[in-house]
Amino acid sequence: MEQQPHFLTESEKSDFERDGFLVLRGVLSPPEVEFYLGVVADLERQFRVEKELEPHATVEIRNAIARDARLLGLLDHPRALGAMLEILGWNIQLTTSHVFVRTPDPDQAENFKAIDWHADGPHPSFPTVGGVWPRMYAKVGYFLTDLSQPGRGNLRVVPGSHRCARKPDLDESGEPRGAVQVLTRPGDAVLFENRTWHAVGPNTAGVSRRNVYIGYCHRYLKAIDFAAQSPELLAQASPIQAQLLGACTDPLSFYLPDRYGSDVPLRELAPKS
Ligand SMILES: O=C(O)CCC(=O)C(=O)O
Repeated sequence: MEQQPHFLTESEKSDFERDGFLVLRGVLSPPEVEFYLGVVADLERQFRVEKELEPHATVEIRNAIARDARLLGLLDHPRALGAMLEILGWNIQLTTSHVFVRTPDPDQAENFKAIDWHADGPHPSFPTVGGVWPRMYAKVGYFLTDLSQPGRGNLRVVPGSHRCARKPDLDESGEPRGAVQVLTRPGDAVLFENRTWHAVGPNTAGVSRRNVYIGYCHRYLKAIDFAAQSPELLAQASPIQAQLLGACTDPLSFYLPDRYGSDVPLRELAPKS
């Protein structure tokens, strides 16, 4: 990844601050989309056998990177990781690598929710600070299939809901006011942070939704879906990927990273504001 002063424009940054999410178009090239669709297909096949899932059951694979090192390239994909540097800074690591295959179900009722409205975070939730929850982590959703129309199992979000530490107000239909379905094409990425209320809508289309979420948190927090990554995976990682996988030479480096420069190569890429 080349060093450059800023990865998000001022307008993208202010959109993210205002809405709690941001869509970045065309982050993955068409060959990259094909490549990661192949990885997801292999993971799905193995997982269905391992868990004895019905062919049409939704597949959710946590810590997917530990199952397939071909996902390493999504950890430090230049544009999305650059955006994370702007949002969370450079003292970050992976918190989750989460693969989803959301199969279609034409019979789903209009108000069906594959996942109901929630903000991410531990439950019980983080304590509020000054009336708001703190921003503790953020995710990049790499969307690999066509979600350019609603009703395909799209991510749904409530813009601005990260700025208030309570469930959003509901409208007459029982849905949060202002909720939107995020429309994406293969290769688009959606960034959103832990406080943003989100849900998943029905997939009444004829194709499965396939995507990978890569989540990042500050290095002094614990990851969601692993305690430590394997030496075998770390051996395949570049120095930046190793930082993101949680490698360290001294536990104090999580808290005082400036003293342990070799643990945090991402520091060199961070925008100088
Ligand atoms: O599938 C989605 O897009 C959202 C998943 C979700 O709600 C979550 O991972 O917290």
